[in-house]
Amino acid sequence: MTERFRFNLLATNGKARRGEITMPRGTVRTPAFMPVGTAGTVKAMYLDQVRELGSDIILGNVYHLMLRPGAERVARLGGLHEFARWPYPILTDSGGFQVMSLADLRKLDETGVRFKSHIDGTEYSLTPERSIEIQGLLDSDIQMQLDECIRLPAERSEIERAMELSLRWAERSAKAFGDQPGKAMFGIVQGGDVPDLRIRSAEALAAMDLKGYSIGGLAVGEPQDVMLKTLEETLPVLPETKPRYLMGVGTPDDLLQSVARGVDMFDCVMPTRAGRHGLAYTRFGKINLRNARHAEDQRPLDETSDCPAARDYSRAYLHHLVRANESLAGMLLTWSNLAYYQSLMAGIRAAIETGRFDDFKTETEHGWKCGDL
Ligand code: PRF
Repeated sequence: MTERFRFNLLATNGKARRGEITMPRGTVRTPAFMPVGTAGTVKAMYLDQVRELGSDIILGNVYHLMLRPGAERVARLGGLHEFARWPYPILTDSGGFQVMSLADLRKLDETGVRFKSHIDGTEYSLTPERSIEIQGLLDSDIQMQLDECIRLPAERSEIERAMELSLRWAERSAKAFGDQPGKAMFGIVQGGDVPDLRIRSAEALAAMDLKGYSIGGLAVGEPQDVMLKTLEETLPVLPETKPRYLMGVGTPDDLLQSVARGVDMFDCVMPTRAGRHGLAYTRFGKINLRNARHAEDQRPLDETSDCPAARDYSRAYLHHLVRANESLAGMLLTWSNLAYYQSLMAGIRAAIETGRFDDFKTETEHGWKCGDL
């Protein structure tokens, strides 16, 4: 392996950044949206389609894959890229966040977290070292430290305890990861909505000279303006030369607002999950296809889209599929939603390159507000 993990800043426009992450399995154009492939599948999509929409990287989850089919089994089967037939970069989340939201009977202490599987009740333990080991068995290209994410609102003392624990876990994770030139381990900034705790977390992680930085602990119950203010306080503390990844965010508006503040990478279940629930994200805003007003609407979601799901099927047909609980409803709407998200990111990247990000932002927001619904 000759190629190293590298981040190049290609252009900036205000605080918005256009960059490129190169690694042996491919190049990620930033700002990037990473579709969520929790269990080795982007739900309701063929990975060929995911790629064709312009996805340079997808996300996988330690939590789900360690429970089923098991990290050692994936390794015996050639790693996650081979198993799922996605030869391009994969980023994995470390498991802590999913344990806290999905597992039963969680017990967290300095060593790590013990929990029972939400699938069959089997007991597991996850330490910073074991999470990195699992991410290695999956052969993940961009790995996350184990962290503890606190839901908001929360007491300062609780936010501080979890942030300090996450910093100690960052040290242990970095040590377990060691020196792997073609791969990266990102540290995760925590600290809730408390400015001095965010700054302490970001400074301590920056001093560890990691290959990238994630912003965790946001979009966990706080209003959007609190999230954006926290980004404004946190991002200037992080090195400009490293990629910044806002975890689990968000709506198209969250992406636009966060890019404007200097975020480079995103992941979110929103386009895929919403698609399976009958919701379409378009340049005209969000459309609920379950609504009776679409029953005889012969217009497609967006006649100008390159995506067949958005361009070639009537809203009436999509409404029918949603109401009839047909699996094609989830397939078409997921396809259309991911197409919209990736076209938004492509538009953002082009606008930063040409120095017209502000205009692009205004025009895009105008479309959501005043679009033809
Ligand atoms: N930590 C980790 N994964 C995450 C989060 C976090 O704080 C979030 C919060 N939005 C989403 N996914 N490890």
